[in-house]
Amino acid sequence: MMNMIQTMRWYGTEDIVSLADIAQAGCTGVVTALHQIPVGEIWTVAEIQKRKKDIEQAGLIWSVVESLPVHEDIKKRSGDYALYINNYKISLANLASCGIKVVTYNFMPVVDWMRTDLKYPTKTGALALRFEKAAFIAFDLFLLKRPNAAADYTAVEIAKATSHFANLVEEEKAELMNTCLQGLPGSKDRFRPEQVLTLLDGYKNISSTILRENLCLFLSDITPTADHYEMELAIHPDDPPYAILGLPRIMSTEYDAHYILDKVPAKSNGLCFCSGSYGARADNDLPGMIRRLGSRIYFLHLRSTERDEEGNFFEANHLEGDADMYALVKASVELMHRENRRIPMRPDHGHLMMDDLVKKPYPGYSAIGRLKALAEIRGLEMGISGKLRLG
Ligand code: DNO
Repeated sequence: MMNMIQTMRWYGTEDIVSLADIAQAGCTGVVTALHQIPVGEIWTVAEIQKRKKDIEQAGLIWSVVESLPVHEDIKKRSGDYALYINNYKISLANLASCGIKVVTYNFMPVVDWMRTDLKYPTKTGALALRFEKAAFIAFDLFLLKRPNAAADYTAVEIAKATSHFANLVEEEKAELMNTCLQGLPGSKDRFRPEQVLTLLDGYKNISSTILRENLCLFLSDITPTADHYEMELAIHPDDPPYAILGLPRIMSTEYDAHYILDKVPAKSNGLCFCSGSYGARADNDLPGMIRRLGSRIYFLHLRSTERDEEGNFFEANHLEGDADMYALVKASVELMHRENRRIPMRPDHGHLMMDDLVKKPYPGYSAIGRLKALAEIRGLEMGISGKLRLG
């Protein structure tokens, strides 16, 4: 049957969710990265093999790398970018030589995904991840104190952020600061505010046009290697899908995706379709995007967000919220049937719930919440595929 390759993300041996948990949830594949290797350094065959062996011993397959991170010098195309691009190509070749051919990455400057609340109570008491604009603007203006930040916001937004901040007690301020300064996924270190300000300053002359150009140049540099090894590169969209902290973000819409695919037509140049990230914008038609971008989608992250008119959103139950999960799975199933291929999929994030409420998993990556999401999506897929077979 041409079904999705069911996977879950695993953060490595320090993850409180084990490989056995992932296997018991019904996955055949694992999505992971060598988080211990500093961004920009080469992933050696020995390190890759070590991780691969752990995964295979648990009866699973390392299906997707998420992420092979892109060094800031490459995004800015300055400093040692040529060295880091060369290292990137070597890491790709090393991964391919170990049989791992789908590689996710992103091109978000400085910070990866951003939330303002990691424990937002949903109506059942399960906790979700949330992005609240007023809280984020309050962080930017009053905690990070980014120079000239106020120029990026309207008077109404500033007023809302000011009153939001005035209502926070010290503990809540510290919590907001910590949440916004979470390091890159998988790293144990939080950013320090001074460090973020320095990194942000490095982008002061980089417009979205330049960043987009730098992404296309990077892709032109690495796709010959990826094509040679028949690899699939899957760029993750911006999350949230709009500019933050005065930084350009260039992978937020269908236009953005088509732009890089048209500009760099190499077969290896593809997408990670994250319905949660793209779905935080009302103007992204998610099932239509799967249909139109189809053959270049190499990895699926399935998740639903619930938005309000101000641009706040929280991560809803996978079958609820603003994404039409039925339509998304149907479009994916039809795509796989049409192209006779299986696409790896992971249920993206999950609520913190039940026995996990007392544990400390990576935010969004608890066991039970993802188990629930995976079970729901698998059932939906089986129902849809069965219906297709019946005609
Ligand atoms: C969040 C993730 C992202 C993603 C990277 C890919 O949960 O989906 O952090 O892994 O952006 O490079």
